[in-house]
This record gives sequence, C-alpha cells and structure tokens, in this order.
Amino acid sequence: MAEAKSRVFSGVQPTGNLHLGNYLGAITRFVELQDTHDCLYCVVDLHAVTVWQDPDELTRNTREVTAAFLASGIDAETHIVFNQSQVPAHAELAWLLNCVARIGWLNRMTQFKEKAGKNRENASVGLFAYPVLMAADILAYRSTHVPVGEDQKQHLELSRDIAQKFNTDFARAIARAGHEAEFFPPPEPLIMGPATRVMSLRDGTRKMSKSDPSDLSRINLSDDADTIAKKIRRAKTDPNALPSEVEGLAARPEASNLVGIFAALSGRSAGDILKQFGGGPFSRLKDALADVAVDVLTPIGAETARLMDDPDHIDRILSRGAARASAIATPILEATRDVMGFVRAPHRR
Ligand code: AQP
Repeated sequence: MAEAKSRVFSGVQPTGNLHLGNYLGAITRFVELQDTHDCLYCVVDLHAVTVWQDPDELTRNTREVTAAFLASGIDAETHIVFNQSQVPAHAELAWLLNCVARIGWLNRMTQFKEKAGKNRENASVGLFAYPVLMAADILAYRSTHVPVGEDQKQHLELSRDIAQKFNTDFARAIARAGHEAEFFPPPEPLIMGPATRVMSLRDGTRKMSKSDPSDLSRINLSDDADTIAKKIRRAKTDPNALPSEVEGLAARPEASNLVGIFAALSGRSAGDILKQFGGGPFSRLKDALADVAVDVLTPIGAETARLMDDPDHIDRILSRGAARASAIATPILEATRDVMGFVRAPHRR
C-alpha cells in the first residue's frame, strides 16, 4: 500500500461473540469502504485486556473476530487485517500520546464511567487510558477516516483533540523537520448507515453489547437459525400495534429498534416496512424479520465456523497483516520520536 491520501482504520475487540450491533454498526461499513479507501481492520486485543480476559478465550476470540471479518466480506489481500498486539507501534505511540492527553479529558469519557461502574477505584489503569490507545491505533497510520458505531463518537472526538494538541505542542519541531503542519491529521468519524446504534432485544433503551449478561439481549453472528428466530420472537415489545408511519415510532424504543434492524438487514426504508406491517401485531413483523436475519446472518456464521477449523490459516493472515501494518506505522512512529526530540543511534538517522 502506498502512502494514501485517505486511509480507513477501525478495530473490534475480541471480547466475546460478535453481535448484530457490531455487524450493522461497524463490519458492514468496513466492507463498503473497501471499494473507495485503503483500509486497515484491526482485532484490538490490547483493548480487550483492559478488562481481565481468560488467555485461552482471548486467543480463540481473536481468531474468531478475524474469521468473522473474512466471512463478512473483508478482503485481507487488498486491505490489511491484523491483531493489534503484533504491531508494537500501537503501544509505544499510546505511551507518547498519554503524555499529550490531559486527565481532565479522560475524566469526561462516558464509556469509562459506564464500564468502571461504581467501583471506579478498582478499574484497571488501562481501562481509563483506553481512549488514548484508540487514538494511537488511528494516528499510527495517519488514518483519515474511522468507521464506528455511535457509541464511539466521544472517543473519536478525543482522538481529534489529541492529534491537534500534538500538532500544536510540537509545531516548531514539525516545521523544522519539513513535515506538514497537520503531522497527525485529525481523523474523521464515519458514523453512517441505518443502524449506528442497535439496541438490546430485552431493553430498547440499552445498547446491544457483548458484555450484557443476557444472551437473549443480542443476536450473535454465531447463532444458528433456530436461535436467531427464537431471540427475535422473544424480543421485548410494547402492548400497542405497530404504527403505520415512522413518526409513530417516537418514544417506542423496542418498536423502533426492531424496525431499524429490519431496515438495515433488508435494505428497505423504515417507512416502507411500516407501510407493510403498520396496524398489525408485532408477531407479523417478527416472523418476517426472523426470515431476513436468518438469510443474512447464518451464511456468515457458517463461514466463520469453517474458517475456525484452520487456526493456522487465520494466524498466517494476522501475522502477514501485522507485517504490512508495521511497514506503515514504523516510519510514522520514528518521525514522531524525532519530532519529540528522542535521540536515535547515529546509523538510524
Ligand atoms: N449496539 C451497537 N450498535 C452499533 N454499533 C455497535 N458497536 C458496538 N455495539 C454496537 C460498534 O462495533 C464496533 C466494535 O465494538 P467493540 O468490540 O470494539 O466494543 P464495544 O463498542 O464496547 O462493543 P460491545 O459489544 O458493547 O462490547 P462490550 O460489551 O465488551 O463493551 C465499534 O465500532 C462499535 O461502535
């Protein structure tokens, strides 16, 4: 890959089963962007360990996210697929950026507050610094665009603030070395598509999430047809009939979520779906949604399972991707070190 004008980077944590929210909010966008951008897609295992992970599970989940990427249509030949821990530039740049980011900025991150909960003193330092590592992931490649779900918007804004502060703090050294003033281009979030925030099937006010204790709250990409249909049939609804117009979905989070998922999976508009199912019971919508979800998701689950039968193949893809990612990140990291004034060996200048 040559030095690109616009480069996409995004990551997914290997912290458990990928679910419909990850698929619609992130992975389908990753696939689309391959036609127009140079893309790096990363299994962010260093992020995963900000919360304790069973080592065997971490290995398995890392391979499984990779397999799900490939099964969903990510092309690891044309683009770069790798796991974060194999490219040391992420961790080193994160340290440098930890010294640029301000504690006050991190204190405002709502995801830390949600994940740390009441027992904040007992959360790992890594969980607190997580958004700085995310900034490093993105800036290590001077990525210009980052497709994410709605929940990552605040972290992306922080990455932009860190990039801008670095560019300002080291402006003179950046100019002296002949770099562009935007040494780190502030990355643009790409929060796009009809399902940027897929909600839990058990509570339409909470995000669908891997860490929700109820498996009925989410559709996993690994679920079989019967499980998908069962989860949709048991999804929480309200007692009223479906509205016939989109405006009628306001203040009805469960109805809105099911219609949104239907629209995203089928490529139809919410208005069109409500024209067909409005006025009727939820069960009609749920039956049709189950059919669409099974059609879209079960081939991905089957292909993921097939790829998981050959872990060596997956590991080869990841290590080759890591070598290609390193080739981009290493000169950027070296330029960062130079701009900050770190001494290097004479033969490496
Ligand atoms: N419910 C969602 N709707 C839309 N997009 C979502 N994403 C996650 N949940 C939804 C997007 O998926 C990408 C990868 O997410 P991640 O694995 O890095 O971490 P996460 O956002 O913390 O995902 P989870 O499932 O909620 O994990 P846990 O439970 O471990 O916190 C991101 O682009 C994210 O926006």
